[in-house]
Amino acid sequence: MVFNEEMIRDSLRERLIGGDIFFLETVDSTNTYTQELIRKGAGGGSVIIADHQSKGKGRFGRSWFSPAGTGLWMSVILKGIGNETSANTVNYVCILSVVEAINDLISIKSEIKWPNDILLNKKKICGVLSEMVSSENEKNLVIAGIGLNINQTLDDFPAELREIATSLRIISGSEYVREEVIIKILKSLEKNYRLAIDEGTDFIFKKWLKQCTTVGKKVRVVTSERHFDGIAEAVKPDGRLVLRDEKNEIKEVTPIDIIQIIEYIS
Ligand code: BT5
Repeated sequence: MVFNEEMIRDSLRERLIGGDIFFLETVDSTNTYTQELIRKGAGGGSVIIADHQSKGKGRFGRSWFSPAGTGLWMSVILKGIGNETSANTVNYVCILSVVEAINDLISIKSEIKWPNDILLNKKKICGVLSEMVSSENEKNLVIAGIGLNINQTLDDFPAELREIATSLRIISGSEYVREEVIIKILKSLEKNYRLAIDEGTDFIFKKWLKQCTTVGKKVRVVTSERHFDGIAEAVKPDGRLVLRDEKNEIKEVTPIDIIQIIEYIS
């Protein structure tokens, strides 16, 4: 057993999220595995955690580096909140929850880079991949995939990630008990998920926005066809980024259009 499963299960009893937890030693991708589980009947609140992913995935078919023994590679099945923006709301809930958990674990403040990155010291510590799925029983499920670097040293990362990635251990110099990090994140997720249901999407979006440091920055936006520069002026609740480009024209871009966003002047 790689994880202390009992410790995690015991801490999450009687909760909406984490009632059912699947631990895997290795898997291609927890998100892909979760799609199969949903087909077999798994429902909202189930959590899937792997020690290692051989084909961890990011957005646009990019890969997510997921070595054994060091990080958190986890998918959570959540019932969508609201209607057309349900995946968005769940996405905000997840990112916000990881940010709050990290801020509890480390003295340096983490920040959200639109749309889905969490940065510490300007480097990526966490990525979230939320995917909408439906099953025979449930039409509105979201698989929230969370990848968090915990105990990697700089040498553990491949050369191409060393400049852009970081981990809790790299920042603080100490190792973390992964089970404690998992419990903290899942408790934070439960709190914010309930808040989203009780207080509404707008409430969660505003909380998310407070932690998002992209607004106000000069950014280069890269789409599949072209790139353009502008000042990030706002993020709309549906996830669109509002930009003022170099000709002073306002443009709105969705996370789906954007392959990359590079912040180059604060
Ligand atoms: C993401 O994609 O940031 C979403 C990553 C989600 C990973 C989780 S792990 C559990 C679940 N199961 C999965 O299969 N996936 C989810 P994107 O915005 O496309 O960023 C991908 C880019 O981040 C890559 O192209 C690299 O540049 C960089 N990257 C890859 N692995 C990284 C890592 N471990 N730490 C920091 N950056 C990384």
